[in-house]
Amino acid sequence: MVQSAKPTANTWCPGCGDFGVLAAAKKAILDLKIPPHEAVLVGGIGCSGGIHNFIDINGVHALHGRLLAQAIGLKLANPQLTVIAAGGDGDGYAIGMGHFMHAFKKNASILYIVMNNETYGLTKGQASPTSRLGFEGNIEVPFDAILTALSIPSGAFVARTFSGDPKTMTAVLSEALQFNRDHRGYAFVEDLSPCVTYNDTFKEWREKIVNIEKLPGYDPTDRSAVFRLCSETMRAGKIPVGVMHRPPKPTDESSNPLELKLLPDNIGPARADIGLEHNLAAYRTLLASAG
Ligand SMILES: Cc1ncc(C[n+]2csc(CCOP(=O)(O)OP(=O)(O)O)c2C)c(N)n1
Ligand code: SF4
Ligand SMILES: [Mg+2]
Repeated sequence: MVQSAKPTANTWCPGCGDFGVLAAAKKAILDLKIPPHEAVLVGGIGCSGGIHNFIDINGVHALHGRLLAQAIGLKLANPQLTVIAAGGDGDGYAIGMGHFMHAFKKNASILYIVMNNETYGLTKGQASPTSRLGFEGNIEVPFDAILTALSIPSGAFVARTFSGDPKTMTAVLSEALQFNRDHRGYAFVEDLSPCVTYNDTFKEWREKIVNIEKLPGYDPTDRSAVFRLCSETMRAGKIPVGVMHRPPKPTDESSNPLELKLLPDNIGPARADIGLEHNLAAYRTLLASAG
């Protein structure tokens, strides 16, 4: 469902980590002076996925786990749009896992924000793919999206932020959006966004997070080096945050964003002239080639 640009009253619980993401996203869009009519937010299903209702840009409420397919489709139709997909850990890492992996390969210049609260908030606190062992009877090892993202050969911008630090989050989202607007490819940002009602991890995460950028050997252009730093940090019981991959300009991996590859004129079908007169020569060639 596509909605007009009109924010509705917020329905999140007071103190929900998602408020930090909302504030940072609004500030980043304002700082980059992106006109509201040139931006669209595709929300997933979940508390976090409702974010598009609370921000004055175009909004789409996608199917559960299918927000990336819709966001990439929007970008291909109109490569000039600033396209943000945003949803939860359940939406992105469970039902949406196939799209999560393939988005790195497709490398369209969209931003995907996952608000990870290690639970299914909207459906009242069941275990999600990122839940720790024992949470609500969880017996599965938690999934780590950053390690997975770093293991995929791609030119994507990758970062992890924390809702308790909206200033850093604003800077990271601004950088990610600028990366997209320069058509350099896909940007993935996981935000640690506590669910204060069913899994309040604010205090614990504040104590456990480690800024990866301050560790010796940090090099955001080297995915394997950052993977190692993250693994060691996690083995020490800590949670790495920061910019995990900042691809140098442009590399073999990052030089082929999907929208530019498919649409060399960078206009896109949504804005192209599809009238008969304009396309007559092309249609004739096509008919002739069909024999
Ligand atoms: C196809 C389908 N399956 C299941 C559901 C039920 N459902 C609604 S939201 C949700 C998960 C929400 O968790 P998450 O994506 O982490 O978002 P949060 O509420 O935590 O922000 C589920 C399983 C649904 N709406 N549609
Ligand atoms: S249930 Fe949790 S995730 Fe949902 S709005 Fe409330 S605090 Fe946020
Ligand atoms: Mg969740």
